Amino acid sequence: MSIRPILTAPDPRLREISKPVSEVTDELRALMDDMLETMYDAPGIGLAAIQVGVPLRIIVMDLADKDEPPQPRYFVNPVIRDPSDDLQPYEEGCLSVPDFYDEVERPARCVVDYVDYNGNAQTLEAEGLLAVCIQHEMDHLEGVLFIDHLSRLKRERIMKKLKKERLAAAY
Ligand code: K2U
Ligand code: ZN
Repeated sequence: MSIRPILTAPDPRLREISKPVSEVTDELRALMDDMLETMYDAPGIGLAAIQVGVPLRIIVMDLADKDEPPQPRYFVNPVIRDPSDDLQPYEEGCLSVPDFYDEVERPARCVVDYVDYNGNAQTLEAEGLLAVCIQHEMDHLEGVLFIDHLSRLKRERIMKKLKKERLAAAY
């Protein structure tokens, strides 16, 4: 297992639409293992494959509290259905938009159909932080960042600061 670099905005690769996985192979399981190690190291509670530069429809997640045993989750080719009409606000952040947080409203509940680490079809009913995180990660698979849900003014301010930081880091 290895820790991989996480892409940060405005890297254009984060805007790619990720492609479906045809088969869960040992190579893809090794990628999921690396993604999970990278997420724990960040630290974060979710990570999409595009965030480590791999445009495949793969998400890893672990919502366990610090004082609980790890509870890794793997989602291959996830599809969200039946989003609830009622919305819930959550102060989101993103490992690809470091040090910025803002409130995003998303459906409070949804159902996720996906393939698991062993290649088996699964269905999960999500609510609370699990629903927030899966929808945040699903956005990544479509090249969408949480700042795209903010006002244009807020988004442009954040992108201007990120570009300035990237320039400063380059010299
Ligand atoms: O996609 C990512 O960058 C992973 C996010 C997942 C996430 C974003 C918003 C809300 C819930 C999950 C990172 O884990 S951001 C760090 C973080 C950690 C705990 C709670 C919220 C955000
Ligand atoms: Zn993110």
